[in-house]
Amino acid sequence: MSGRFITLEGGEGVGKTTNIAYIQALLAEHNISVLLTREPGGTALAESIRQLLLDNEQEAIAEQTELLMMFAARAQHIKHVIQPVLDKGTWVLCDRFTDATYAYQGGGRNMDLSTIQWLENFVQGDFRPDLTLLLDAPIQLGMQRAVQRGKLDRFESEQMTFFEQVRQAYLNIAEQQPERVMIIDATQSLESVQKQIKQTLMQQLFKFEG
Ligand code: T5A
Repeated sequence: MSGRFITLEGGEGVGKTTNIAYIQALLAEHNISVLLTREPGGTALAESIRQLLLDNEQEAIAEQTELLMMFAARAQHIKHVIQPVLDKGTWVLCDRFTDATYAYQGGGRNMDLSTIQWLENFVQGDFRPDLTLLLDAPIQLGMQRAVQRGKLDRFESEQMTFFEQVRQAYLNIAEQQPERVMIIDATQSLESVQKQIKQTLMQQLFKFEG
């Protein structure tokens, strides 16, 4: 049986990276082995694209270039990592995926959603996550956490309105696809966030098992 594809989404500094290992450990308790990966990235070539995308000190990147680079990295990641791993029955847990493109390029940059949709279909066919955990927190809180962690990357250096649009776009996706996208309140303590994640995952596991 094919593995399940779970994605973690949310704005800057909401705790995706912090919680991914926790989710892996949780699934391991249920004898489910999971590959951890991230976007943009996940293969050598896609990680090189990531570096170019996050670098703050190069020539300005046109928004069309940015969008195409996200999907170029994603095509490589799906073909060489995600799909082969799922085919072997291992689950994949990915730090960001195509919802991030709808949120950042669609919401943040105001790019045409039908173009993103076209690229999504072109690159992914009908491949979509089985479950998405959306960690949601007010922009200021996530940015405070990101700033404490060190130097800001090219996306983190955007204006507040950009991040407000990103957050709203994520919430819109969750409203439109409530069966796939589960919102986690990321304003709480780490302990409380992990409690919510555990509850949500356990409910979903039952559904997966039918
Ligand atoms: N992007 C990506 C697009 O524009 N389009 C796309 O299609 C894709 C896939 C990638 C960038 O690329 C953009 C979006 C991004 O800007 P990234 O590094 O993957 O960059 O994403 P970031 O959001 O920048 O990752 P961060 O590491 O900043 O955020 P996380 O992973 O959500 O936050 P995390 O876990 O590192 O936590 C940040 C800090 O907060 C603390 C942690 O200890 C850490 O110090 N923390 C908490 N503190 C208190 N209470 C809690 N509950 C806490 N949770 C975490």
